[in-house]
Amino acid sequence: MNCSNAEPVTVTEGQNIQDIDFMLYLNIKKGDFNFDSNVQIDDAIICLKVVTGLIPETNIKIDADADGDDRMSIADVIYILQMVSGLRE
Ligand SMILES: [Ca+2]
Ligand SMILES: [Ca+2]
Repeated sequence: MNCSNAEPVTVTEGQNIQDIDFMLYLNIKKGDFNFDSNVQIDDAIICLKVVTGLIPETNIKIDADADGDDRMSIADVIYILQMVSGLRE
């Protein structure tokens, strides 16, 4: 699909967008597993629950993968904790 002539479109609830071609981009922040736009201790807890099998990984967007290796591991929990403590940006 060629998007060279693309323009931002705002769609409100209930609006008919039948005649508009659009692409939807989700901007998920690395390490933001609960999608609240912040990386906090809650995200480390969610990540830890996934890594230990308490939450199925299928329920989590891999786009939020903290260290960017496309898989969930204890390294992501550590990475998030480093972000929360200011050791990483
Ligand atoms: Ca979050
Ligand atoms: Ca990872």
